[in-house]
Amino acid sequence: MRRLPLIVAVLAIAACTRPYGAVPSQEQLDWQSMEMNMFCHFGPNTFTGREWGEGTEAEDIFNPTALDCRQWARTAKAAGFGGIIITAKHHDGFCLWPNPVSTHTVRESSWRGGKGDVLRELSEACAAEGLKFGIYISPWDRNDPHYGTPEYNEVFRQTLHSALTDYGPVFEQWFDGACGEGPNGKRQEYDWPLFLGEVFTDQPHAIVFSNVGPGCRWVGNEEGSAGRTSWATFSPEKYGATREQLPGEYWKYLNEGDAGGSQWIPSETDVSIRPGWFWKESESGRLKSVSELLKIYYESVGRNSLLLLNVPPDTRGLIPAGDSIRLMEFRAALDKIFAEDLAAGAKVRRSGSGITLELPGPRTFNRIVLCEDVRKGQRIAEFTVEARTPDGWKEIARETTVGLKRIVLVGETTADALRITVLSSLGRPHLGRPELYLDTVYEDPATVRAKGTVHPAAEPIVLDLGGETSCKGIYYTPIYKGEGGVILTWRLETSADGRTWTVLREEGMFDNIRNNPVRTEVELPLKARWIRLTPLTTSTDTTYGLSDFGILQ
Ligand code: FUL
Repeated sequence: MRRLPLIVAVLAIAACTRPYGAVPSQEQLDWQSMEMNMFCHFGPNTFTGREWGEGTEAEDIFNPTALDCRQWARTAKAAGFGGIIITAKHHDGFCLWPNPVSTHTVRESSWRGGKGDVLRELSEACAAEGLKFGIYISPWDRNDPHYGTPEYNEVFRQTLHSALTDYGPVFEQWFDGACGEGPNGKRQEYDWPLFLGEVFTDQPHAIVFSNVGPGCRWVGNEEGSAGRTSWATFSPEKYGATREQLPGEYWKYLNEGDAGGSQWIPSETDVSIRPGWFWKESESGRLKSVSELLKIYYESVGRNSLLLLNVPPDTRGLIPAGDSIRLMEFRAALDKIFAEDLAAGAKVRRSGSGITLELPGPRTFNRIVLCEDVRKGQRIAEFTVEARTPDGWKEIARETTVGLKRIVLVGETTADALRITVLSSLGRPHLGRPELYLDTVYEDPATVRAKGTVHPAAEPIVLDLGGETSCKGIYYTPIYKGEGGVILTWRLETSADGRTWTVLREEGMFDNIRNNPVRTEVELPLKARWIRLTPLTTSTDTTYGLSDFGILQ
């Protein structure tokens, strides 16, 4: 049997059952135990097909023809979500409720004669279905004229006050991290103590999401993957320093957290069932497969994180049938995989450094579910899993953290005993009873690694359409996971002969492409033979990756 290093063993005796370092609040424990919540991106972008609205869209654009929040809530409940978080205000500033300190809201639209209120309907629908209700509000606001000046902070405080006091309990307040420039060219200096003070006055039990908490933190990507090493402990002060000094490293810091970090700020994994966050007709055939969703589940819930899965309502104000069917298939897969704990009836033997299960007989499994009593702090930093097979004991996995829930994926194994040995821990480990399952559904989604090329940042992309062609816009696909960098802003020119160019858009932007480096479309009607896109800024400053560029017809 392996032994804990002496220093850890000594620490273990000293620590005994006292908590180690930062521990979760009851609210944080209850929150993470929800495991999966539904995100709903809904607003003017649903009607314009954009990811980031400009803030200049007419209020009448927002006009759902058959809004039914009970349908969203029923769908969420049937899929096994514990709550719904709605984009009450996205970057375009449009408020889905009649916010008294804004003039860009449902009240100014002709939808339901200006009397509609999505927050009212959704909060009531959630209450009726026994779901929790959460609110996303973007501090970045492309509509509010005060944005970029100190006055905006007070406007934003009042916005929070209105949304957080009129619709009953709010379990999570989601602060988006994107922050752009205001009309004066300035980025807002957010007054976080003011904002957080307002949230906790209005909703003392709310979990606050932001890049750095305090309730939970961003997982550092939008692809649905927490770190293989995943600590719920995190040091916001260290994150700040990393962000300034090692910009490339801070995603990893968010993704993995920090062993012994100063605060309990678990990660939340936000990802969309579609390529984009808002509903678009063109993406209805591009839903994530059941295996892709299972991979996301294993890499979020199964890696000590909470999954916030975005399922955007369409222009009717309904979750489309295709998305809802996919959710039910996902639910059915989870129910099937986790139907029977194959470790039931096992004899459990604990030792200071781990746990052994004597199974009632040989069992075949490929998933091992572990948990740690995190009320005493997250401690385990490295462990092995061994199985007793007909050929003797074999190491089948070696991993790092556990936390509230850890699902270890192993190849199909038949064994009559299992041994978990903690090799390294911050104090005495508190492992719960392991469970074993056999997943016969999941097929590793072949990673579509679009082959791409990396270009110097200033090199334009030139397209010869072979003859004068009309199109609705353009699209750009970076390399998988944004390798080599992504184009953020660009200039677009057209030409009849490939020599004389006319500027069509001086400075365009691929919205949200830095965080979500997937095919991104821009509506831009044009008629030309030649098209030239010149990158103005890229995420690396020096290069950009290119898998595909083309026109929308
Ligand atoms: C990002 C935003 O910019 C996206 O539009 C989306 O809302 C995503 C959840 O967060 O920061």
